[in-house]
Amino acid sequence: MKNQIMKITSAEVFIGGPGKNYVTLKIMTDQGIYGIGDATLNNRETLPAQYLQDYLIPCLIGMDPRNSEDIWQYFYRGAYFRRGPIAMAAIGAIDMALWDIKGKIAGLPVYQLFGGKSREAALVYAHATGNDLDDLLESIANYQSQGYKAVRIQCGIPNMPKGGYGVSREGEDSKHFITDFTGAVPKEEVWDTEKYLQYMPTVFEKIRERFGPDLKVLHDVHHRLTPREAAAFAKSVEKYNLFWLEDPTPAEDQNALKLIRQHSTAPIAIGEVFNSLWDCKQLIEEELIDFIRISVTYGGGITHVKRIVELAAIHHVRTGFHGAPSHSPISMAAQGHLNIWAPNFGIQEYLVLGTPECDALFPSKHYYKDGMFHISDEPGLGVDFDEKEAERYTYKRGYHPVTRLEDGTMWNY
Ligand code: CS2
Ligand code: MG
Repeated sequence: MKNQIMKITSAEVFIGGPGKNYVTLKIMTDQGIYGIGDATLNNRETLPAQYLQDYLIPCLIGMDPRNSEDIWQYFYRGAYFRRGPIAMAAIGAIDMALWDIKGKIAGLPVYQLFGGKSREAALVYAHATGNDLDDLLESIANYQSQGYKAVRIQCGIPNMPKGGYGVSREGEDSKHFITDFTGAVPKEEVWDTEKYLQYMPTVFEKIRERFGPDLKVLHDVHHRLTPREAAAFAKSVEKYNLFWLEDPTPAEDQNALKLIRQHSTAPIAIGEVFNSLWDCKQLIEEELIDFIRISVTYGGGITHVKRIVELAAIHHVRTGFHGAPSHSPISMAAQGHLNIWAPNFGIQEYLVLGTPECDALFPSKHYYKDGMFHISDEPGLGVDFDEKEAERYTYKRGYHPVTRLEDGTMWNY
C-alpha cells in the first residue's frame, strides 16, 4: 500500500489478572499511539496468546493500523484454516486494538465511528444464584437493591446429585465459579434432566409471586436439553414471561431450534460459544432466535461482530452479548460501544468491572449505575492497561467442570 504514514512497530501479549488469566494484546505504532485488545479464551488462554505470538504478530509489524478492515480480511480470508475460537479470539484482539487506535487518532469514542449513540446507557443483567430457592430469592433481592432491573437466575435443584449449572456446590463459596484452578483435571458435575424439568418451573412461579411482573428474568439452560425436551420446557414456562431462555440445546445443530420455535414463543438467546457469522447465519436468517450472544472476544472482534449485529437487525434479533467474568474490561468496553450504537440492542451480561484489582489493571471511566452501563467519552475504547500492575499476575491453568448423567454418560457442560 502506498503513502503509508503510520505503521505498527511492535505488539506484545500479556497473560494474567485477578482470579482470571486475561489475555491482553497491546499494539504499538510509530506515532506513539497504542491500542489494546482482549483474547481471553476462557480456560484455554495460552492458545490464542501463542497463536498471536507465533503467527499473527510477525505479519502485523509494518502494517498501517488504520486499515482495520484489510487487516481483518488478511488474517481471516488470507488464512487457509479459518474460524474456530482460538484463531477468532486472536484476530478479535487485534481488531479491538485497531479500533482503539482509530478512535484515539480521531479523538473520538469508538461508538462515534459506528454512527453515534442510539441510547444514553445500556441495560445490563447480573447473575443471581442460590443453592436453594430461599438463597436465590435473597440473591435477587440483593441485586434489586443495587438497582438491577434484570437478573439471570440459576437455582440448585433438590436431590440433584452434585449441583446444576450456575450454582455452587455444598461446601463451596456461595458464588458459582466457571473456572476452577485447584485441580489437575476438571471437576465433575452430575446432571439429572428430569429433576431439572420438574423443579425449574416452580422456581419461576415463586419469583413472579415475590417480585411481580416487572423484573426481567433470564435463565441459562447451558445446552443441557434435547430439542424435544427444550421445546416442552420452553412451552411450560411461557406463562412466566421470561426475558430470555438461553442455550436450551447445543446449537451446533441449528435445525434443533425449529422444534422449539414451533412449540413456544419464549424468547431464545444463543451464541456465547459461537465464533463466526457462519455459526449463527441460519438461526438469524430463519428467525429462530431472539437474542444473539456472540461476544467480540471469541467472535473476531468489533469488525466481525458488527456485521452479525447488522444482519440480526433486519431479522428482529437483538443483541445480548456474552459478558461472563472471563471477558476482560477491554472486550466489555468494546461491547459497550456496540451496545450504545446498535439499533437492535437488547441487553448486556455484566459481571466484570468493579473490583479494585481489576480497575487498577484496566483503568477506565466507564461505569455501572442503576442497572445500566455507561460508556465514557474518552477517545478509543476508553480502557487502559497498566503493565506494571500486570507484573503481579502469572498464568494458572484452570478448567471448566465437566458434566455426566447419573449413569456416567458424558453430557454437555
Ligand atoms: C455462561 C458462562 O455467562 C453465561 O451465560 O454460560 O458463564 C459460561 O459458563 C462461561 O462463559 C464459560 O466459559
Ligand atoms: Mg450462558
